[in-house]
Amino acid sequence: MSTQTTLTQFIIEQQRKLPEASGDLTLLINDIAAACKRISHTVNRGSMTGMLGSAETENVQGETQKQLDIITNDIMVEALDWTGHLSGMVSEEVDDIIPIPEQFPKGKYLALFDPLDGSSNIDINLTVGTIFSILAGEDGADARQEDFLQKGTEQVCAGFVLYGPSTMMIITTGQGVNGFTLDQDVGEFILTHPQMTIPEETQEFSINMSNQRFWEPAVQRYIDECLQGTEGSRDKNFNMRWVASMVAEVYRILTRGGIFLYPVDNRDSGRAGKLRLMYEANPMGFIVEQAGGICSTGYERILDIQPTDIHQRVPVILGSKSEVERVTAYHQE
Ligand code: AHM
Ligand code: MG
Repeated sequence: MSTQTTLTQFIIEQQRKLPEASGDLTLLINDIAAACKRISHTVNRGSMTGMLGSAETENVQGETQKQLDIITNDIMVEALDWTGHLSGMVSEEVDDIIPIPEQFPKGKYLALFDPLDGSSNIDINLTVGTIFSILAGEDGADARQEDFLQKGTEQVCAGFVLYGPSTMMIITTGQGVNGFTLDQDVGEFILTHPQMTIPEETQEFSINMSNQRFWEPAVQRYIDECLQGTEGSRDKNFNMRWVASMVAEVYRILTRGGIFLYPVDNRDSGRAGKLRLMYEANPMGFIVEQAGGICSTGYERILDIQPTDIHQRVPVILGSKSEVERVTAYHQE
């Protein structure tokens, strides 16, 4: 008999430890996993789908959408709206709340997602992913905008799926972080990376250096010191990586440590960083903290931010504890 643990089995066993659990969350996670298998299949077929390239439309943030941004969003919505577990959804790709259609029952959870993170990489066949977050809503009612405006500390579950050389789901329900690899032959996510933890110390940083001239002094100082290596105050050499897919950077940090920064910059005074609080920073913050790391804006813990808008942006600095603590200390000075 196989000793492999599937995602479903793992989540059911975790939920059994909680006497108040009804099983709804397990079913919801299964539905998300099913949607992500479809996305994995679609992304994997690449040009054969005839769906690469721009959709010639913009999302609410004014970014040009890829055809696959829209298609993967539709896959998520169609996989989740009928299930009876949700009272509403929000997506990085959709301006307003996505309601549950009249004909379907409404449930107690809210789903928030970025259906295809890193989609600028899709045409060049690099790793992309889906990021999701689950909050508790009002059971049986239609979700309103304010229902979603909960702090990251309120998340019931967060995860992301990587579409890379292998398809993986990384997930937390607040009891540590576990990684599952999709066995394409049997169509199941199999537990391959139990209890992932981020090494406290690191010599690898991740930032888009082309924005250097726009950064705040604290980030300038931190990166300068890394670049000076053994000749500077850090007295060690650093390596640098920038994939431009947050899912890939966070997975790397979960595996071998590191620090990721998408800081606030002065390119556009109205913009507080690039990444979105609800679809990227909060779910990744929950995962990173559960793996022993830190996630901050430089000034405050991401998970403590009171959201004011479902599409708001925030600066994000996350990863190995000692490095994130150093950057946040520079921000206080
Ligand atoms: P997206 O959700 O539209 O793909 O944007 C988010 C992505 C992150 O995955 C990544 O860290 C960042 O944007 C890269 O931005 P840049 O192209 O400015 O380096
Ligand atoms: Mg994204």
